[in-house]
Amino acid sequence: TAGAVFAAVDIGASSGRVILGRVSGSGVTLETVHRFPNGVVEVDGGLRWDFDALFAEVLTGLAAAARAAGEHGETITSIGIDTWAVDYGLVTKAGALVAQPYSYRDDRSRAAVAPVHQKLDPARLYATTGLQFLQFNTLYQLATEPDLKGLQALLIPDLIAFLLTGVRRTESTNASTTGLFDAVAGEWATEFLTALGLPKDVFPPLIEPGETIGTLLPAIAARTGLAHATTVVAVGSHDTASAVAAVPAQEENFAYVSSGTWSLVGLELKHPVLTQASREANFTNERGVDGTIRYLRNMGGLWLLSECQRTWAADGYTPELTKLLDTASALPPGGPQINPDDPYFIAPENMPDRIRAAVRHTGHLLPDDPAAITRCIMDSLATGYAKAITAAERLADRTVNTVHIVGGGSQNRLLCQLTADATRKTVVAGPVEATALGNILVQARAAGKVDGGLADLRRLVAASHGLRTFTPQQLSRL
Ligand code: LFR
Repeated sequence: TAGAVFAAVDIGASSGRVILGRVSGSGVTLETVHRFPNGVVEVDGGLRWDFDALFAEVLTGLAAAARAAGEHGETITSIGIDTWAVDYGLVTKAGALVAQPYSYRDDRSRAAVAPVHQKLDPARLYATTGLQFLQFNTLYQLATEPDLKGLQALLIPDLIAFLLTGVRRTESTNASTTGLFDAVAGEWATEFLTALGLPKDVFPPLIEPGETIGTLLPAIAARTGLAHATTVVAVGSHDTASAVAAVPAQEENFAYVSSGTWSLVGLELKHPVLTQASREANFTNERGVDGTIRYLRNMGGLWLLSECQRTWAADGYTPELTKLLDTASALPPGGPQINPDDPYFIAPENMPDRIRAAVRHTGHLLPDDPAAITRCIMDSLATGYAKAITAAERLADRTVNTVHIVGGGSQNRLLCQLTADATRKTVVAGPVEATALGNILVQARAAGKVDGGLADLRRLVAASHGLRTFTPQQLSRL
């Protein structure tokens, strides 16, 4: 088949991008046409996202995409949107956003956990939703809203799609992170909405990746230079769902780490694991593309390092990341570690001090030295990855030989090697842009430009992106 071009809007917690993806029967290539920063902002005493600014960047990016495609005589077939999960904007019946959306890093939902669990036993919640307990899961955030009458909660990618098309839908992979979605039925857990006193239509109806959300509103078409008939297609709108869809696995059983701000570590399964043991291990059953289950642990990630870098930069210390990692690599193994999962690390500010305090708490000492702190983070992440993979194998009764690391962390050779050492498994690193690739490939399949299941999409990723392999070296201390 002839090639086609698609646009991916992919926004993470620290940056966003609009990417053109060109897909043919033999592969997929990406061209980033617009990049912009993102981060939480303090407004009205809370940590929020500057959504208005983000949406303006999306429009700028789509205009750049239209121009870049036009220069090659191409027409963009469709647009797919993915972002981080759990957060939402409240929208009136008339379609107005009532406030900038809160960030999951805001602490307000912590106090809502106990009251929610009084109405809904956590064991019962897990048996239906299979969702790992995190204090910021959407249901706890919604429980803090004073009045939802006449309002609808649109998850961030759904909110963007709504502003582009005027159509309200909730994409199912992201719906699975709300804590209000039935992991087996693949439907809203309406009994939980009722139990929490939430309006039945607090979320718009579900839509599956690959289905069309709508076409562009005339005003959006005019502003971006895209054709009015351009469709917005649902993709794995939870960034992790898109990333996992593009893991270049060649075998059926594999583990993955989607390594960015967070580390999402686990397996892909056909059926959820809803056992008590799984709940105690805090494993999540998020929905993947094609109704798969992303059986994983949501662990701390490179946020630990990026926050340290932010603090060091404020002190005038701005080493290049590769230099910092090289120096950290040269340090001896067996240094102190932290638990990257600790909620203590969720909030921003003073990360180096907090890491050193956490190490002190374990009875060890960590010098106030960026390389030592960096090494501590990498050792801790690799250990965490290995523990999570071992636990996932046990809980899901699987054995895997290969660990795929995708996302930003796949470029971090130290982290990849330490993960190979800690897991005693082969690590395959890349692609860095797995999320955008998963987004683009689901659109391409919807447009009939590629055929088949996830295995076929993954073959295309493996065929068109260079991957690096790491094999276990020194014995880890696990
Ligand atoms: C990764 C991610 C994780 C989710 C966290 C918060 O970007 O989407 O999967 O747990 O962000 O939404």
